[in-house]
Amino acid sequence: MDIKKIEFQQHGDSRGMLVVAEYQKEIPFTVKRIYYIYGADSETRRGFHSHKNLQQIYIAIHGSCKVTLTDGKTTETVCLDDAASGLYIGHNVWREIYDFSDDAVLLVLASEPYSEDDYIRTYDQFIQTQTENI
Ligand code: T46
Repeated sequence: MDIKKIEFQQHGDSRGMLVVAEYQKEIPFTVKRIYYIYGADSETRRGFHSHKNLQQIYIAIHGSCKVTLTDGKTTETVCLDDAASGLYIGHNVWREIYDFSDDAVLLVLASEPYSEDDYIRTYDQFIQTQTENI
């Protein structure tokens, strides 16, 4: 499955922490869009889709949430709770995001502008597409 944890550069001193993610170092794509999610809680469930082409990096810059990911064969659950690391997610990965802490802020770096055409929003269609890709 095309996912990986990315550790960012950390520059901490007595003034606090400064975290850096740079193109071609920690970020493997040109960032064309950012967005963030906050105000979710432990009952909230988001995602439930895959992307045909989009690559993204999720960063819980405050609080925590969980992400369950599958390519139809392998399934993995990742807890995001560290502002100094991110989760890279390639295309063709189904994701469900849940268990947000009340203070969670999930920042997302995306490789493309928003396009609804890039989404597969039903699990059946996702599995069918994965089967066709084999
Ligand atoms: C993902 C997770 C983490 C836009 O108009 N532009 C945007 O860039 C985005 C991301 C969303 N929207 C609109 C589309 C919907 O009307 O905002 C609304 C909520 O989007 P969605 O239901 O897709 O939200 P999530 O949290 O289920 O998924 C989003 C991203 O779509 C997705 O790529 O990985 O956040």
